[in-house]
Amino acid sequence: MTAPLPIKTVATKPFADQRPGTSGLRKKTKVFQQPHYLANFVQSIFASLEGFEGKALVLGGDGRFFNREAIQIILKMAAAAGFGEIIVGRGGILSTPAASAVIRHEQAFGGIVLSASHNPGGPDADFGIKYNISNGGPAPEKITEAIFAHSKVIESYRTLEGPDVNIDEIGHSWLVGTKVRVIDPVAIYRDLMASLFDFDAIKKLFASGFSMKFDAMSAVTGPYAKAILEGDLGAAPGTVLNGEPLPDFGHHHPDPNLVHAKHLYDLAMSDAAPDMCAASDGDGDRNLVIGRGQFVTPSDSLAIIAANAHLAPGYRQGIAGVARSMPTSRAADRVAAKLGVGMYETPTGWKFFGNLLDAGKVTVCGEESAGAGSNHVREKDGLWAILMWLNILAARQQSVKEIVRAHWAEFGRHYYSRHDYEEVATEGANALVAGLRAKLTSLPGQSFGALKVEAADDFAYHDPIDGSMSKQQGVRVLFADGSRIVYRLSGTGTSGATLRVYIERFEPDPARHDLETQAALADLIALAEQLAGIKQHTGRDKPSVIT
Ligand code: VG1
Ligand code: CO
Repeated sequence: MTAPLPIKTVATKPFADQRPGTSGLRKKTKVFQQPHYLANFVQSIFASLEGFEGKALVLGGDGRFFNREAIQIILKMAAAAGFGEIIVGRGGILSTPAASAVIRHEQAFGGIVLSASHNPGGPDADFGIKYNISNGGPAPEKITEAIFAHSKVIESYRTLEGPDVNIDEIGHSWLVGTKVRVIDPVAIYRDLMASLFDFDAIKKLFASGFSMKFDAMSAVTGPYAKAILEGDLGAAPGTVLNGEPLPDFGHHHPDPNLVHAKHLYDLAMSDAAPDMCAASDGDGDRNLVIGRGQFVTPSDSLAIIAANAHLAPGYRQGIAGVARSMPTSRAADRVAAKLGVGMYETPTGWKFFGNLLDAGKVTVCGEESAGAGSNHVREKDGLWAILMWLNILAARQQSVKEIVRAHWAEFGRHYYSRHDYEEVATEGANALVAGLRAKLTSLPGQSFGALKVEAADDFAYHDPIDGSMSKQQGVRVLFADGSRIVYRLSGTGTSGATLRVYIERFEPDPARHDLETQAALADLIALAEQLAGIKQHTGRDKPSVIT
């Protein structure tokens, strides 16, 4: 008698909406819970890859609702597809930067990361999945488009019959011929951080009384932050707030911005302020840094990190170059120019940095959306940015405020803000962008008060490494005085459309570095409305989120 083959082929029908966005496929959790929905997408990933048989796949997520069920579905499908090994974070947990670190460390073929990042989690909230390639970074558009193409014609997928795999204990087991290895989700990442930063100097800083609050927002970074900050670096117990990952993030929105982490901002501005407040998002790739009495915009943070990275042991040789997403302020450009290193402007989304990092063109990268990172992994990395700040503070023996002020005095200040109009009607948002595109050729040369338009375009990126072209990445209106307004639609939302308006003005004069940001940008904010007709197209007379 022969044993029945445990691999089974399941007939399915395509779903029409599986095109990955800025960072993977994100939908309402209930959409992912539909029969076959996740499996179709996973099979479409495998169908877009070549040569993975016998190789390793890394698997983990941010622990949100449906994470564990999704891990079991993917384990069985990856075994049926013929991976040699699946490396899973214990409990199905891996922060996005840790997943990237594990893929690189283990020389895996790739990885699947389950997260909707800063979007809320729970049965009525959001879920997400993305594929990362062997460099540890998000799959480039060539692959995400192939996944989408396959998802539109899929007829069946392959999986295994059998009980669930125990993912809660470190060790290994077998799914037919595939080894399932459960690893500590923190260890590889923690060692990597210790190799980059001067842990002794940061330890001394904490020992000397430096105080910090890090809010893990009940999301994935809790275990990482506790191990590194309170464990390795000796920060006082209680430094890490909300350090237990919860499937619904305690009903909060795990987005470390001035709306959802306002309590941290208020603390940092109060008499009881610690020396530094920090936070990360759902999957651990974003960062928020606020000094006592000093908020640091993500764009400024990138510039300050670029200017000071050499103070950390992992970057002692200096940086090769800097990359930023197009809407990110140009503060980092001034640092790159002064250092005499390359500066690259890419579309929004970390996947565009991978080629530049792999080619050694850049060492640090960042986005205005609270993302910073370096060539140590191929994702943005929240704790990395926070450790970099701690290293800089320890080396310079100055406060966050002193460092930011000195930076502005040296390079000038880029007043910067992003206005988000969330969950507006898709038709209106598309009409707004179409209207702007129609104006692009007539805008240059026009003056609006003191603001003269120098150029206007729809940003297109020509990747200097692989030659690929990405068009329609955001409408830019550039003014003669160096100010900018940028408009684009979000690629991570799960209902309706989200319009993002990015506003920037450069101020060289240190006597004018103390203005309130919205006031400093008031004329540009008014013009952003006038040029785009935001109210007319979205029905909103003010943004839902200002960062
Ligand atoms: C947003 C940000 C973008 C970031 C992306 C993923 O995308 O603007 O800078 O890379 O989220 O971040 P969009 O298309 O909504 O503007 V995360 O922390 O969700 O992985
Ligand atoms: Co994130």
